[in-house]
Amino acid sequence: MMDVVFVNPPLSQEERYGIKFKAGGQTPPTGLAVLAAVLREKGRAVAIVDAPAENLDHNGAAEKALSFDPRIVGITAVTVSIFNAHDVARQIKAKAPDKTVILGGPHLTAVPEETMKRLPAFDIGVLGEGEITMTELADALLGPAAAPLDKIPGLILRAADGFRITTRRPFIEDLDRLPFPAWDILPDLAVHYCPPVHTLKRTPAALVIPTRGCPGTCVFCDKRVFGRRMRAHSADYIVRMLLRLKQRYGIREIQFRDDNFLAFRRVLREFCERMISERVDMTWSCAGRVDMINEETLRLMKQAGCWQIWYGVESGSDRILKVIKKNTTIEMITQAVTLTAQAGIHPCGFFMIGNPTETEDDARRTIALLLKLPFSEFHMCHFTPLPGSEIYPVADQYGKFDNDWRNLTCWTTAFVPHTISEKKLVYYANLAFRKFYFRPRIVFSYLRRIDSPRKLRVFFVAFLGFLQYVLQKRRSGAEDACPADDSAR
Ligand code: B12
Repeated sequence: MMDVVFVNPPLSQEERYGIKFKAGGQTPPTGLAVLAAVLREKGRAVAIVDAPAENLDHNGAAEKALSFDPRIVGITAVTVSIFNAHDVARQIKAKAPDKTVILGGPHLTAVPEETMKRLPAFDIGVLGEGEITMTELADALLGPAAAPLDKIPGLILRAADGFRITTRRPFIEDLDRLPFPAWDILPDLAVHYCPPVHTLKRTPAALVIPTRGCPGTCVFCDKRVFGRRMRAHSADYIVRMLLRLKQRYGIREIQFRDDNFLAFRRVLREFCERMISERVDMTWSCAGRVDMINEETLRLMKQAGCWQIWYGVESGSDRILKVIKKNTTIEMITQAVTLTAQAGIHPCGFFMIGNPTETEDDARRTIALLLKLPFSEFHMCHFTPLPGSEIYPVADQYGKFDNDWRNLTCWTTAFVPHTISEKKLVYYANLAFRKFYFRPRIVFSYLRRIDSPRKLRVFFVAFLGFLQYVLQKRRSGAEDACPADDSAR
């Protein structure tokens, strides 16, 4: 019998990307793995069911969770997976009504009351950072005498007259007090998980979150779980975590996928120095803002194994950067991307199309910037008002917003600003992908990275997926909107 079983709900590639797309990756549910590690440290028996990695539908996930005979089932969800999470919860309640089903994660934290109201199979909700709240909740539910839940901060509880939200749970100050994620109870890291191919140099790779919180003010970002104040693990903790991944799971590459690893200069510098002096020999990539990097740090990062940095570029129009409150300029973007390439690190860009007030001229500027700067990879999302973001409650003022949670994948046109048509948005997104990735420089850079039969297979499947994506968009009729393919020059 288990005390708690955590479930990552099913989310097919089609549901995640809003279209049939085979080039996506599969990464472990870090949040659940940390929660499991914390509970285990307190002596609780825990398991994780990772439905996407184990290829389970909601029925299979519920059955597998119940096979552990748990007293509590804890489910995570982002907005796009919330209905799947509820399907799992419903199955569990139907088969075993005595189990307590707890929901946590970004979606609930962003819109707690509406979620609990619409989705009745969740008994209790955990808001924000979950480690301490879940520990106290497990003690209250599983301890010898049922303790009052309304004294535990960070919860949304059902009440006779609706809901009760308890006091706010303070953020965890010292992240190093947390144990490493319980990777050992997930499906084999090296076998079941593989991040998207364009983000890989070596395999197997693993995802690590070294910081929490982001001071940025971007209107499209949901920062409810970790807030604006940044906290970081120490360099020592991060290096030890990497060594564990390397020695125990054979991991050779790390993806730091927190919002802003570059912001903690001291931690970053110490981390790089340790990677060099201890000859850790792992390659890594990270994400960050363009205003947080300089030549000296980039050189050190390169020496320490960093080969790729993903910058949140968003747009090639200074006007749009202001509208979305990015607090960056084209000049800053140009400088960061150029310095990164000069340091021998691949600069990559996250872009967004369909921002509030965006016009065709802005979209063309974005593509022009993408093609002008020495980016090695890029990704273009559709601007999407996610629950928890500043724009979410007022999105209707700026465009046509289809607020169906299932559709908020960031890959489709759930939001179309008043200033540009949907067809043109799809056209420019597609044009960006084609113009960028079909260049010989980019094709050769992929071919150079193929160093094993496994990589060849992964790259080939991804290439087919990419072609399928481009063709789907073409078939959707978007091409008819703008027959002049040269408009982005
Ligand atoms: C790394 C990351 C990814 C990675 C890895 C995701 C993964 N499998 O773990 C990748 C690139 C794959 C990814 C994909 C997506 N992501 Co993402 N991602 C992030 C990022 C940057 C960090 C997430 C993370 O690992 N945090 C560390 C762990 C420890 O935190 P956590 O998972 O939130 O869990 C904590 C709490 O939420 C809570 N908790 C969570 N679940 C549960 C469950 C229970 C029972 C309890 C008690 C508590 C609890 O306790 C945990 C510990 O404190 C966040 C931004 C951010 N700052 O959070 C966006 C973020 C979560 N992603 C987002 C989105 C939209 C997506 C995608 C839908 C995009 C897409 N279409 O591909 C997919 C969804 C994939 C999926 N199945 O979840 C949004 C979600 C917003 C929303 N309202 O839904 C965020 C918040 C980005 C943003 N700022 O807008 N993502």
